[in-house]
Amino acid sequence: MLKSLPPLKATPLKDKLSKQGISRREFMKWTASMTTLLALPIQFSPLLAEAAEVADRVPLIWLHLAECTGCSESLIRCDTPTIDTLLFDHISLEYHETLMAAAGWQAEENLEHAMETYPGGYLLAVEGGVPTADNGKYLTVGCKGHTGLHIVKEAADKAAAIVSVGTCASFGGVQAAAPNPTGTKGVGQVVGKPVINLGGCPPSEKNIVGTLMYYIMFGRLPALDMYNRPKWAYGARVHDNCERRGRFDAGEFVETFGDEGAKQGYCLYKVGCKGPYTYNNCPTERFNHHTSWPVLAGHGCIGCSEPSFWDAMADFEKPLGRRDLHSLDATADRIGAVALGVTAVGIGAHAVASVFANKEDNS
Ligand code: FSX
Ligand code: SF4
Ligand code: F3S
Repeated sequence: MLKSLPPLKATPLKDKLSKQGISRREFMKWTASMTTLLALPIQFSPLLAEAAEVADRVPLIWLHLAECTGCSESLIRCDTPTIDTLLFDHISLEYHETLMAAAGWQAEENLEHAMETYPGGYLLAVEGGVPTADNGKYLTVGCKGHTGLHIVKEAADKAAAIVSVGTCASFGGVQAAAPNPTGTKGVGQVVGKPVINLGGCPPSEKNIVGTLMYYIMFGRLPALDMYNRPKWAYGARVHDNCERRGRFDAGEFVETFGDEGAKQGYCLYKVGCKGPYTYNNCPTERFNHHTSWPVLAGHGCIGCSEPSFWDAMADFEKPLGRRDLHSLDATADRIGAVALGVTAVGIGAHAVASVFANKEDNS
């Protein structure tokens, strides 16, 4: 259906790719790997290529609310454009405060114009949490002084689909950390419509572009987990695909940052890694052209894709230990992660064994 609509952008995708020196062959390789990432059978690869080409028929409005813009940075920060960034550019971006040239009145007009021109037909991406206390007055945007709460409700009202990009938009993020004086909430809690949540502070560019591509291909949302995150991206624990998992299983832990274990690439659980409680594809997809991710860089996962991670996962450099475990543990059976309990026991056993080992060393 999209094919029959006129493109909203002047340059076709194939011209953009060839201008950047990306061959058709590389593009087809990308569609194959994106198809696999989306957990689709490889036969969907040509459909994905087609969807990428007609993405310029899809108007996208991208709002910035209470956040740090790291999500946009995650998507666009690279020295050479990748197919993901080119695709994002290819989608008809009608409004994006950081990327558009317009400012002031003109910027606001762009937003109003896009909402009027494509009612019910645009994708809405929101970056940042929504302050709701005192009727939202802790965040106002633009010359008219509208609150973020007002803007997001209005834009959501006429959107074909809504994507919360990042943990702030999904669950409130750092702004919603206790005591949350601004009453910040996730978009899904204020708009009264289904919202797809891309947890992560920030999420990877693959998870953002993959979600947009999925919607363009099928015109509907993908299978979601209990927190409305796409299962293809958030269906597995960080811990299950971590390259240090063998060290964890062998009971080889970093005891303090900079020790011999750290140099050897031992498991970071005892210096606070929350990979066992966190669902995301960071170990397999990584960030910045697939170069690295937190654990590879030497720090534990801080659980940034989970609701209330700022409160629930603290202290970031200490294990949760036997503290009341956060909601994921309590509802582990609901999300089918029965193995989580077994692993929690495993962690306890390793930690205890290693405490005894230390005691013996010291005695
Ligand atoms: Fe939040 Fe995105 Fe963290 Fe920042 O904007 S998810 S603070 S990386 O940028 O919203
Ligand atoms: Fe990797 Fe962290 Fe799990 Fe250790 S605890 S294996 S560092 S995810
Ligand atoms: Fe966040 Fe943990 Fe990935 S901190 S970026 S979910 S490794």
